[in-house]
Order: sequence, then structure tokens, then C-alpha cells
Amino acid sequence: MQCSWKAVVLFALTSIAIQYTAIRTFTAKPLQICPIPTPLNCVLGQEAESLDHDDYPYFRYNVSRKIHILILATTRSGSSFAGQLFNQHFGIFYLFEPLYHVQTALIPRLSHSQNAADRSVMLGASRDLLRSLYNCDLYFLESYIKPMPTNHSTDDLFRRGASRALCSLPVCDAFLPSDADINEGDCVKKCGSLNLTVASEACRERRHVAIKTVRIPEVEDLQGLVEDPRMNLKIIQLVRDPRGILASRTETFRDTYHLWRIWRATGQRPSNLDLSQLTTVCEDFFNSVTMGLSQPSWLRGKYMLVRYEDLALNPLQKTREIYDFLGTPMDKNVVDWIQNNTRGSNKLSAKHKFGTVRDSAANAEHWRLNLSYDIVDYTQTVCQNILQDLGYKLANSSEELKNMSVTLIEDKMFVPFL
Ligand SMILES: *[C@@H]1O[C@H](CO)[C@@H](O)[C@H](O)[C@H]1NC(C)=O
Ligand SMILES: *[C@@H]1O[C@H](CO)[C@@H](O)[C@H](O)[C@H]1NC(C)=O
Ligand SMILES: *[C@@H]1O[C@H](CO)[C@@H](O)[C@H](O)[C@H]1NC(C)=O
Ligand SMILES: *[C@@H]1O[C@H](CO)[C@@H](O)[C@H](O)[C@H]1NC(C)=O
Ligand SMILES: *[C@@H]1O[C@H](CO)[C@@H](O)[C@H](O)[C@H]1NC(C)=O
Ligand SMILES: *[C@@H]1O[C@H](CO)[C@@H](O)[C@H](O)[C@H]1NC(C)=O
Ligand SMILES: CC(=O)N[C@H]1CO[C@H](CO)[C@@H](O)[C@@H]1O
Repeated sequence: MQCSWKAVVLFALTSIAIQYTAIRTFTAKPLQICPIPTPLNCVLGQEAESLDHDDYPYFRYNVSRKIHILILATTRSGSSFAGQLFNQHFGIFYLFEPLYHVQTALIPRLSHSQNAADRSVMLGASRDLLRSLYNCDLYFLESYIKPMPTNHSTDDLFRRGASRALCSLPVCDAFLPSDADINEGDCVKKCGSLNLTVASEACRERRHVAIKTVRIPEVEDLQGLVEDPRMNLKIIQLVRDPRGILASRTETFRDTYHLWRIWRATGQRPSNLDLSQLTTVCEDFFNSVTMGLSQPSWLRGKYMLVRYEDLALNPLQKTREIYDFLGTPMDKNVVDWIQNNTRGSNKLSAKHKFGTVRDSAANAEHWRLNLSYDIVDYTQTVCQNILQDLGYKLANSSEELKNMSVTLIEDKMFVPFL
């Protein structure tokens, strides 16, 4: 199927007029427009090749097959690791948790807010921001960054250094293109302020855009974006054994999870324990996974469920499957990065709170040594459905829990719905 460029321009112009008020974000260059609701099939006609690109900015980028990737995850589910599989790809513009700014600007204390109205405001703003970012409009972030950027320039983008595209040319000239794995701290130190104009340009130059977030609870929250024909959005939902998530959070967020630590230390469940810290994970997983695996037509070709444990145990193969699903080749730098940072590597140096550099395989079931059987038993009770659906075995006794020669991870295939 082909689109004539005239049709594209015409559609672009009418569409802007009609949709301007509906979609505020869609103001700059309508890069992703295609009159047929399947941009995947929309190849620019031959006429397009003779166009002067400066006069027709719509065609400046080969966007007809641009893929927008969302890594849908939760904190301590291995999302930094999963994000790197995209961050390290030279053709992908990767952003690490841009929705952090929406959350801190709108609902600074969201983690304590179970309020449905707060949640829906946050989700609406998040979707708007995602839409803009996938269109490479980074200015849209400015409304949320504190302090507000001046002259489209900021020092305060959250975890800027976690996005290699924001640490390399043309955005930052402190490193050589041959510097494969740029350290996050070095990037922040050496790159100076982030020029959002240049960053937006850099985004347009890349083939695809990937965004990682732990701030969208469920896949259904993304239905509007998935159904938007301009988006070509593909969701990689990353899940992890909730027992592993709980163990990891308890180690990492010592203050927020200190009552869980007390439980672990004393064997007594504190009466004021915030159970939602656990149940929210399991409910969100359950709702998303139930939705994803029920294969609603809006998710056809757009949803892949990935267990962190499979990624950790078999990173290269699983990453290949993910790129197969996305329909784009994985590049050599991704392969190199995996080899440098997973099992078999002896270059495990940097270890920090959110770091990804560690032995991923050894890590996958490490939580079993880290939680008491009491807590595990309780978790298995409240999260029973999702443990079963995702193929995580129950430990029926403290002995089973601690016997690492028996895995709790079942072999289970989650074939993407194509
Ligand atoms: C656009 O992308 C397609 C698919 O990857 C490729 O075959 C084609 O050569 C590209 N066109 C241009 C002008 O870059
Ligand atoms: C923004 O740019 C203007 C014009 O170049 C300059 O006068 C002003 O000082 C800049 N503001 C900041 C905060 O850098
Ligand atoms: C950001 O980059 C643009 C384009 O190169 C340039 O015109 C602008 O002056 C830069 N802004 C700042 C604050 O340096
Ligand atoms: C992998 O490690 C080698 C040797 O230390 C290094 O030269 C290369 O840049 C690394 N590549 C990536 C992608 O981390
Ligand atoms: C615990 O019991 C359940 C139900 O009998 C069983 O399916 C599961 O395999 C047991 N777990 C282990 C680790 O053997
Ligand atoms: C661990 O499980 C294996 C396999 O079932 C068994 O042979 C072994 O005795 C168990 N070890 C302990 C310490 O229970
Ligand atoms: C009780 C227990 O085993 N705690 C360990 C949990 O894991 C961390 C490191 O991830 C160790 O430092 C703790 O000693």
C-alpha cells in the first residue's frame, strides 16, 4: 500500500486544524502522519524521493516505519537492565523515566496517594507527554521540569546520563562515538546543560524512540495511545516475580519499606504495615497480564510480555526475541553490551543503586535468600493468581524456599500476539 505525498500533506494540514484543540501536543512537525491507519504499511511513494526535504519537513525523516517502544515496568523489576537493551542501540533514541517529571510536578506524593482522581490526572498528563516525546518534541517536558528550563536548556532532566543519546553527539561532544558504554555520572559531569532543541533534533535523526517507565500502572492505561494510528506503539511489558520485587525494594528503599524489614527481622508482621506496597504490584500485573494475554484486537502485534528472569537467565536469546517482535534488527553494540554486563563477564565493576551492571543470572532468584518464609508465604497468598499465571512456583516450606538447587521459575513461553 502506498501513500502519495500529496495525500499525506493534505491530510497533515486538515488534521492539524481538526486535532489542534484535541491534541495540544500535536503542534510542531506532524512527522508521523499517514492517511491510512496502518503506518507500518505506509511507504512513501516514489514521488517523495525527489522532494526537497527542507520544503517538506514531513519527509525529512524516514518515519514510515518508525517504531515507538514503551517498556512498561515497575520499580525493581529489572527495568534499568531491560532499558539498556534499547539504550545501547545506535538507531534508538532512548529516554529513561521521563514521566518522573510529570509525577513530581503534579502529584509530589503520589506514592502515598491511592486517590483515583490524582491517578487519572497523572495518567492523562503522562499520555500527552508520551505522545509528544514519541514525536520528538522534548520542549513539552519543560512544563514539568523544576526549575523551569530557560532558553530550552536544563541541568535538571531526571537521570539524563541514563540516556546515551543525551550523552553523545550531537547533544554532547564530551565523548567519542567509539566510547561504547558512557558512564552516567561522567555524562552529567562533562556534558553541561542539556539543550532540548538539539536533543529533539537528535531524536528525529534516530530510527526509533524507546521510553522506559515505571509510572504507568497497567497496559489498559495505554489503550488510547496504542490505538492512535500515528503512533505505531509497541509495548514490552516487563514483569518479575513479585517476591523478588518485594525483596529488592526492601533492600533498596530502606525507609519506605522499613516495616517489611522489621517483619523480616522479628518474624512478627507489624500491624501498621502498608500492604498496598505489595498488593498494588500484584493487582497491576494481574490486570495487565490478563488483558495482554486475552489478546484484545487493539493489542494485536503491539504487546509482548517478558519475564525479567528469562531475560536475566538468557539475555542474548531473549533480546533477539524482543527485537524480532519489534521487527527491527538488533545492533552489535547491544550484543556487546549484553556480553559485557551479564554472566560470563568478569568486568563487573560499577555497582550502584539503580545500576544494571551485575551478574544478572545470579540475581534472578537471589531474593529467596533474602526474605523470610513468613513473608514469602504471605506474598504467595495475596499474589497467588499472578504467580500462577506468570509461571512462578510456590515454595511450600522454608526448606523449599532456601534450596537453591530447585528453581522456582517454570519454563513458560509467552508468545507475542501477532
Ligand atoms: C526507509 O526505510 C526503509 C525500511 O528500513 C528502507 O528500505 C528505505 O531505504 C529507507 N528510505 C530512506 C530514504 O532512507
Ligand atoms: C536566554 O537567552 C537570552 C538571549 O540570548 C539571554 O539574554 C539570557 O540571559 C538567557 N537566559 C539564561 C537564563 O541563560
Ligand atoms: C541550543 O541549540 C540551538 C541549536 O543549535 C542553538 O540555536 C541555541 O542557542 C542553543 N541554546 C543554548 C541555550 O545554548
Ligand atoms: C565491552 O567491553 C569492551 C572491553 O572492555 C569495551 O571495549 C567495549 O566498549 C564494551 N562495549 C560495550 C557496548 O559496553
Ligand atoms: C508447592 O506445592 C505446589 C502444590 O502442590 C506444587 O505445585 C509446587 O510445585 C510446590 N513447590 C515446589 C517448589 O515444589
Ligand atoms: C534440595 O533439593 C534437591 C533436589 O530435590 C535434594 O536432592 C536436596 O537434598 C535438597 N537439599 C536440601 C538441603 O534440602
Ligand atoms: C537477610 C539477608 O539475607 N539479607 C541480605 C539481602 O541482600 C543484601 C544484598 O542484596 C545483603 O546485603 C543482605 O545481607
